Amino acid sequence: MQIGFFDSGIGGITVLHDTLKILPYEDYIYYADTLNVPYGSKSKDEVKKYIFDAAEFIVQKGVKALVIACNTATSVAIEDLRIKYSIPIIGMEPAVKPAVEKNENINKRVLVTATALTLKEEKLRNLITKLDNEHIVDLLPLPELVGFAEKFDFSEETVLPYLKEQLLEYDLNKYETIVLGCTHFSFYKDMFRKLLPSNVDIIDGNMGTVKNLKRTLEEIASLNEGSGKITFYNSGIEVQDENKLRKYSELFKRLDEIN
Ligand code: DGN
Repeated sequence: MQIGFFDSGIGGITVLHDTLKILPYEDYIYYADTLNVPYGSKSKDEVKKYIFDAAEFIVQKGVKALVIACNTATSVAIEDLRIKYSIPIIGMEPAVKPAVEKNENINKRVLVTATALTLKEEKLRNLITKLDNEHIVDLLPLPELVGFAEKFDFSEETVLPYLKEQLLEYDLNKYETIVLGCTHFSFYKDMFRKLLPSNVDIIDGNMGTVKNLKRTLEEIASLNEGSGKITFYNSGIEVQDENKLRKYSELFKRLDEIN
């Protein structure tokens, strides 16, 4: 049986890319909700409806596990999805825990970047309240980055000035870690690297999610059932257009290059 991956757009490909390194002998469905992306600037109820439509479609295809490769979708719908479906559902959250736990210098801070909706949601607020005893966590929404990624725009001419401007008001030397709390942002790790002091760590939640998925498949004794085949869907329609498929494979190449 296949494994389902879901994101509003191409962000979840950054998670699938990491997954293929650890679980190469599985087959995958990658579902991007291209008709409704971006989620981060929409209301919780609207986004929830889109997520349930997508999850239903993926589950109907027959999957042994579903990865919600989207921080925004996880924060608004993961509990309800787990109530509705009996298959394992693996979500994501901004990697605040590892960032705060590894913070050694009390004077250093953690900058969490994500969509506006993720930053607003109770799930992240609760996590921060629980972990951030020293009040070292700052939050920064970067909505335009999702738009750039959806246009397959990875040019430094466009993206670097945007990021530079967003980071302008932060004293970057104060930070030990920056958390990429939206799966789309991991496509731009190289550009964050260019703008941040070299001792700032850049982390995302991707590998944590992959490890959860692997552990889950071990628990249900369902490992190594495929050959790394990926079938792409855009809001319920299978992607067969060669150009589009080539663009997707270029994304994997980009991730190989920047990681
Ligand atoms: N990639 C998604 C995330 O991790 O939050 C959301 C992108 C979006 O739709 N705004």
